[in-house]
Amino acid sequence: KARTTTHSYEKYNNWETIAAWTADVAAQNPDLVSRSVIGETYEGRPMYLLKMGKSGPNKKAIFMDCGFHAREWISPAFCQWFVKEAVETYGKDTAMTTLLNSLDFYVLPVVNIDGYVYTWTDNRMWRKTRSKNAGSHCIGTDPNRNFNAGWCTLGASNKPCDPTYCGSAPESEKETKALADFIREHLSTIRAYLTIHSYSQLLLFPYSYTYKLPSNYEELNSIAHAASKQLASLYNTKYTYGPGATAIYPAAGGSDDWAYDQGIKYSFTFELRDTGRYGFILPESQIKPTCEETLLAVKYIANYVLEH
Ligand code: ING
Ligand code: ZN
Repeated sequence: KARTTTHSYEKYNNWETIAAWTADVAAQNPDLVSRSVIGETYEGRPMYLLKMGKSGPNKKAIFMDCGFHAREWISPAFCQWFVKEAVETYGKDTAMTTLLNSLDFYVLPVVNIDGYVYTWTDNRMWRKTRSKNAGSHCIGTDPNRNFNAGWCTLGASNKPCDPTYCGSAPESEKETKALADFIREHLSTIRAYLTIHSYSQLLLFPYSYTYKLPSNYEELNSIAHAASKQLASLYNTKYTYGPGATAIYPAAGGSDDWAYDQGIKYSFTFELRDTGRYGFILPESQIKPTCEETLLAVKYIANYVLEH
C-alpha cells in the first residue's frame, strides 16, 4: 500500500504513518526490535507492540504505553522517540547499551488507536475510545477509568456521555482488555509499568483509587524525586510528583494502580508538558525538548529497576 505521509520524530504522525513506522523500525533493526500484535481495537485496527532489547536468558522487562487518551498527542510522539533513541544509541551510549543488554522494553505506541484517528479526522479534543454504548447515543469509554482497580468508585462517571465514563465493566474495552491480558501473561518478567499521558508535568504513582499509600511508598517517592531531577537537568522543566489521589485527583480504574496491584511494584504515570499554556495542543517545536527530557527520567527509572 502506498504511503501517504512521511514519518518524522519531530512531527505528530497520523496512525497510518505510525503503523507503517512500527513495521519499518522492526525490519531495520532485527536484532534489537520485534513487532507483534496484542489485539485489535473496537474498529478493527491491529494493536502493534514493539519489543526492544538484545536477546538473552531470564531478562526482566519494562512495559511502557502511550496514547491512552486520544488528544494527548505528545504521548505517542514520546513512545516513538524512545524507540528511535534506543536503536540509534545502542552500542554508542553506554547507559542505553546496558539497559538494552539487560532488560526488554515492551513499547505500545498507541493504546487508543480509534480515538487517536478520530482526533485527526473529526474532533481534536476527543479523549475516550470509540465504542458504542448500549442504550445511549454517546460514544466511548475512558480507557484510564476502565481497569479493575476500585473500578468506578471515585473520580469516574457511570454515565456514557461523560468524558470519564468508566465503561460497562472493567476491561469492557477491547483495547484495555488486550493490554491487561498481555501484562497478565508476562507478569513473571515485567518489573515496571510506565504509562505516558499529558498534560500537567507530573510524575504520579499509586494510588489514585484510594488515599491509602502503596507498600513501597518511600521507595516510589524517592525514585520519582530522582527521576524528576534528571528530567529538569536538561531544560529546567519542573515536575511535581506523588500518589495520584493527592498529586492530581482521586480517580479509580487507572492502569497504573491496576498494574501495581498485579504485583508490578514500579508503576508510574507521566503527565508530560506543558502546564496549560498550550495544553493538549503542544506545538511540534516542543516535541524534541519534551522527549529528550522525558527520556532522562525513563532511563533513570529503567536503570533503577535493573539494579533492584
Ligand atoms: N490524567 C490522568 C487521567 O486519566 C490519572 C490522571 C493517572 C488518573 C493515574 C488515574 C490514574 O485522568 C490525564 N491527563 O489523562
Ligand atoms: Zn491522559
